[in-house]
Amino acid sequence: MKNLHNQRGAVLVTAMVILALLTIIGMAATNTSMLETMISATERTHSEAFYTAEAGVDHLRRNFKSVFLDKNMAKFAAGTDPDWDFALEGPDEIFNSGDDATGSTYLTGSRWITDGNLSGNYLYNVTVWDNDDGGTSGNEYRDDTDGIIYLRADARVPGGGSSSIEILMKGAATGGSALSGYGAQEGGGAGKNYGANDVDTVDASFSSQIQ
Ligand SMILES: [Ca+2]
Ligand SMILES: [Ca+2]
Ligand SMILES: [Ca+2]
Repeated sequence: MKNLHNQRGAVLVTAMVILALLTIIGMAATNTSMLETMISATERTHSEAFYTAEAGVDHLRRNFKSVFLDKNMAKFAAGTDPDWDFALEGPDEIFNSGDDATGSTYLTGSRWITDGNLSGNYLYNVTVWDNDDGGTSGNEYRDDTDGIIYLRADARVPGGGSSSIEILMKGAATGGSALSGYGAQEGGGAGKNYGANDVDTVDASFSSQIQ
């Protein structure tokens, strides 16, 4: 009888140990899945913020494309290098006003888009500033001399995520030096070829030639 009692006790202890182990395993699994949920939520807001920032970069880059051509029309015609001065002067299109770039970091750049809205509260700010390329004394930060500026989008999303993307933008005449090649004349007739200009060398008179 005593032996049977002992056996029952052993079974009970074993059952309790197993139950305790199952409880511990269950708790661990719950903790792990909670942690995984938290990690995936963080990753999600990070990705959302990243893509929102990317949308901000694309937004201004797309808008700048036609403005860049428009603002540099005279330079293209004159055969001189285009620049981003208009971008550094800010969206008010006025030189030396409050929205101009005033330094060589994004904090002192010219803000072109404030709270651009992808959807809901997926917001981005987009700023441009000049690289360290010198320029007219006193206006170095508004004077782009090499066709290169920086563009940065700072994004924030509802989940608390934030992300920033910086790119370097280089503006140049389409086809590079081909612009000064005076394509209309190249290969146009006897004695003419694609390797050299058959009329006067392209220089300052280029603008009057194409008018
Ligand atoms: Ca301005
Ligand atoms: Ca400059
Ligand atoms: Ca520059």
